[in-house]
Amino acid sequence: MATYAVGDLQGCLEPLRCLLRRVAFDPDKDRLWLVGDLVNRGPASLETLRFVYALRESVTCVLGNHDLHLLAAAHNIERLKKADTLQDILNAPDRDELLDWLRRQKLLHYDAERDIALVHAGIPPQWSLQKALKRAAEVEEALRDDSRLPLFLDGMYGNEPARWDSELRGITRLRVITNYFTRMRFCTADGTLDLKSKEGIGSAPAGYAPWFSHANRKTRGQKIVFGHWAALEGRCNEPGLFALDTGCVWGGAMSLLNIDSGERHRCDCNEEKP
Ligand SMILES: [Mn+2]
Repeated sequence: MATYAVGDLQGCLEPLRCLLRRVAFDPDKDRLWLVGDLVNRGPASLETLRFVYALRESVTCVLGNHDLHLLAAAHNIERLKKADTLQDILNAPDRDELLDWLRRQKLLHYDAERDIALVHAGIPPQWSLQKALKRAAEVEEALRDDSRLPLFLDGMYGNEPARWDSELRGITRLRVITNYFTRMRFCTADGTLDLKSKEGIGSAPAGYAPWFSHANRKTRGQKIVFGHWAALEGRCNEPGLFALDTGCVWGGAMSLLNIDSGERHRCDCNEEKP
C-alpha cells in the first residue's frame, strides 16, 4: 500500500493516467492525494473530473481556486471566462453528481498518521496547523450547507481584506480564509496577501515573500504538500514542503510524489497544450 500525491491536474487526464501507470497505482490498495485545481484551462476537464470521481474511494482531495470557480459557474454566480474549459462539465448529464462530490472536499487535509498536510496554495505564516484546520473547516461547512453555498460562492471573490483578523465575520472572514488556502503565493510576515504576482520567488513585491519563507511561520518544519504555484517548477527549499505544481497545463509536466518514500515521477504534458 502506497500513498501518492499528484500536482494540479487542470483538466489534463493523459498525464495523470501516465503517472498512475508509472507507479502501477492500485485503487484497491493505494491512495491518491490531489492538491486541487482538478479542472480548467486543460483540454479534458469533464473527463478528468469523471476519472477522479470514479476513483473517489481511493482519493483524498483538497479544493483549488479553479474548483471553486467551477462551483460558482455552476450556480450561475460567475460567468465563464474565455480561457475557461468548464462548459463541458456544466452541460454534462452527470454534473450534479460530480459537483456535489466536489463541494464536499476539504480546503485543508491533515494526515495524523504521517503528520503531513495537504493544501492547494498554502498555510499563512501566522496560523499554526491547528488554527488552520479550524479556519478551513469554517469554509468547508459553508460549502456543504445548501442554504449557505450560494452566498459563499457569490461573496468569495475579491482580494480584500488582504489580511486575516479574528474579528472578521461573515463572508469577508470566509473570503480571507479561502484566499489563503486556494490563491496565496506572496504575503508579508503578518499574512497580508499580494494576490497579483504570479511569477517565481524573485518577483516578490517589496516587503513580500513566498508564504513559506517567513522566519516566523508557525508551520515551520511541518510537512505540507501543495500546488497552485507553477512558477516554482516543483522546487521549494523549505524543509518538509513539497511543491507539486509543475505547470502541466502550460506545457510543463505533471508531478507525482510517493508520500512514504519521497520518490518523484513526472509525465510530460507537451501533447496536451490547450
Ligand atoms: Mn490554483
